[in-house]
Amino acid sequence: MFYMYDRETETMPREQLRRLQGERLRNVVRRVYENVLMYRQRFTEMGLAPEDIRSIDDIAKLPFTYKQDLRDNYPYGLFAAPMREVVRLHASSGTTGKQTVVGYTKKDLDIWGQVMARTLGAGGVTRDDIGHISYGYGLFTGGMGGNLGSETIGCATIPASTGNTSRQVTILIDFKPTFLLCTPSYALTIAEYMEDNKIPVESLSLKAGFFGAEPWSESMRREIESRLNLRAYDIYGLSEIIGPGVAYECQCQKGLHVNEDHFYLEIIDPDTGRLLPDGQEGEIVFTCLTKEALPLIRYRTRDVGRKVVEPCQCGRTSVRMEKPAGRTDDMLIIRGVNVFPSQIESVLLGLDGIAPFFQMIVEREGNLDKLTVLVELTEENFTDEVRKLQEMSAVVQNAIESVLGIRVKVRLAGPKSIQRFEGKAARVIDLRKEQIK
Ligand code: DLL
Repeated sequence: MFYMYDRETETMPREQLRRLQGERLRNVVRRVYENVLMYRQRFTEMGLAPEDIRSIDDIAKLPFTYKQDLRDNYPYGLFAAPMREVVRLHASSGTTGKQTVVGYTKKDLDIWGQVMARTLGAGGVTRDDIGHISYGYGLFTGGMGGNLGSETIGCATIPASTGNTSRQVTILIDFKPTFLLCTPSYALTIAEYMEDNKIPVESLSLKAGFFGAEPWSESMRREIESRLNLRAYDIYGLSEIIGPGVAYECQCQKGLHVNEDHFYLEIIDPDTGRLLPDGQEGEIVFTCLTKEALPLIRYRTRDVGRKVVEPCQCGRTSVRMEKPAGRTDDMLIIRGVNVFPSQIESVLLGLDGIAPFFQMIVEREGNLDKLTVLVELTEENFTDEVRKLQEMSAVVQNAIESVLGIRVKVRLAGPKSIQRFEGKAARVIDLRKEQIK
């Protein structure tokens, strides 16, 4: 029997769920029409009235919302609740442009707590557990969101936040948390620190880890699971929709269940905006069905994913999404070929003697794109023998080229020489724009 935090909702018959979604969509459409000037104007331009939305099937009639809309209405222009009802603000990191602000009413925070409690519950967490939250606190949603879910279940919760890995490890050993939340790249940094300091993994009490905020591969999952001796679950979300808690993995670890009673998932063709058939890869679009402060309609996430509608063994009735491969704007197009950093990560994890830390440098040489992958050797495999290094470099190059289908250059780097990240890893350095100018 799979444990569920909210069995009634998580196993709701689909007919009933669709009716609930329809009802909630009608309410949210009315809410944004009455309170958000941008939506009222867009509806009017399209000749659309709130009454035209009767069931969830009518969602395709609604306009999309883009990241740029949040920027144009910075900071509060898309809020559908008066500021006196807003009790929390967060902001996106702003790595791809100006930061954007998101807000929550008290009810929004309750919903966030519920969806995060389902997320942790799906990995077996109950109130008898102790949670260690190493996502960043502050304006990033990871720390506070994880904290809320853990406290909603009733777990003793450690707001460790990011950084100071040696202190984190002391807390992990002394406070005996049974589950950990952080980015997958930071989970590996913790594992590395323990190995470097000869701290046996048996000194930890962790059973489960909830890793997200950046794409990570199945091989990375296996690596983290074996090095930290826990089960690693993927969790997905974005600030604009609520933060972490939009979708979560269950113990089957076969895709992420969407919290569909709150967030409606569509997969569209990013070029035409048309809905794609189930199972096809495209851009992930979410509609907030219940949010009060910032209910975005058909928000274009720019994440690339696939919807899975086949029932899951765990008994949850929600649709799932496959592990997101990356973002359309993280996706590099190199000589016409789509390349995601997660593909390189997978290749490197399959090779002996190579650490799973890397950096991709994209340059323009004449009219051609050139990809260089900077790869880190492990301590054991580090050598100053030129022939050995050349051999290793060729092995890595062949392995990457056979997966990507394009030529790459590989540069080997010494142990621990590639930057480590406490939050989201930034692996791509794209120099092309500067070189074209
Ligand atoms: O990263 C919220 C979050 C915190 C999710 C903690 C999971 C855990 P943002 O900073 O707004 O919010 O970034 C959202 O991160 O559009 C994806 O591109 C990426 N992302 C988040 N989770 C995953 C995941 C948080 N599990 C952006 N797999 C999203 C792949 C992810 N990408």
